Amino acid sequence: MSTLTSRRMLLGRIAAAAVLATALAACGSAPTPAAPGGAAGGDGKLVMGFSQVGAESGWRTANTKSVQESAAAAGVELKFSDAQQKQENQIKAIRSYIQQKVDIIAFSPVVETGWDAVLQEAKRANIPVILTDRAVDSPDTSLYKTFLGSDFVVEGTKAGEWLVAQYQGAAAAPVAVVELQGTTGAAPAIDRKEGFAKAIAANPSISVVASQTGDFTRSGGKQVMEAFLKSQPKIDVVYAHNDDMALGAIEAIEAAGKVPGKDIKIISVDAVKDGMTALSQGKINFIVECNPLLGPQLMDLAKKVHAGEQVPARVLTEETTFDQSQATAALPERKY
Ligand code: GZL
Ligand code: ZN
Repeated sequence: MSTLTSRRMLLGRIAAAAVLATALAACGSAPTPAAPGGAAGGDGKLVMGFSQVGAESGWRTANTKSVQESAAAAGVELKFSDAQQKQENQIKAIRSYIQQKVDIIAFSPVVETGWDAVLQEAKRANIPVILTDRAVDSPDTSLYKTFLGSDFVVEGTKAGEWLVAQYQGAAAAPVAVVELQGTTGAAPAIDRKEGFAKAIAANPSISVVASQTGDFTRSGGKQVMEAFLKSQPKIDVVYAHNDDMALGAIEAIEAAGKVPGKDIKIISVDAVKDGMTALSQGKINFIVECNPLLGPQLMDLAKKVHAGEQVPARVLTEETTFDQSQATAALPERKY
């Protein structure tokens, strides 16, 4: 082959390589610049990926409604997934939001542990995370911008303090409490148990004689209460970590021919409509409120985080307690 031809071929190869290299560099370069307003949504809307625990209780339904309605009202594009109370589904959802390059990720962790890896991935992808409702136990608080939700230890404490007050100065006859715990490993279950136990220690005649998870569901509460009614010689009080399990326990107590609220006192947490109705009927004796309407605060925090503003590491929700007369008064205008 003449030197001229081989030189031409060599030049041609160099040129081709150059074209290829530029092409590769282009597609490997930073993603297409986000639309004005920085949102990946293209139309300037903030895009949020939200991973919800599931649909296990009335509280959860109200919480989902609040998040979805608030996103619409705030002009936030919401990508929403229901994990059916499985952690692996939440991790999958968070990973998919990272792939979709959402602007912000928010989620309610079904359990406290096992989040560090996926939250590290979100951090490496520069996507800020907001915790809502439940907490994670990771020591690395740089993995999320803020935690918006209730203090579940305080909720348990309020429940225990009410019970202690019922037996103030009464004869020291033993008071047998059975406890329907929330989902094993969930922050509200761990913390409501802790707060209640500390509070009732003030009166040693009050003791938890049995404690088991009903997984925050009505059917779970009913099944565990049926077992307790068979296994426990004497039950004076039920402490349920949420209204749905308390309502299941009421079914079991009535099926056993006893009067809920009278033969067996019931303390619950959440104050959703069905729980408040049972309280106003005297089937439940006291409910500690846990506010599910976190949507507006979540959207406000998301916009601040997206704008690079500082937000508090912890945002506590406002909530109260109800006895029978307070429930009757509150029911008519109750939002959830
Ligand atoms: C509490 C929330 C709990 C509710 C339950 O903030 O995580 O989960 O108390 C719900 O009703 O299932
Ligand atoms: Zn905890």
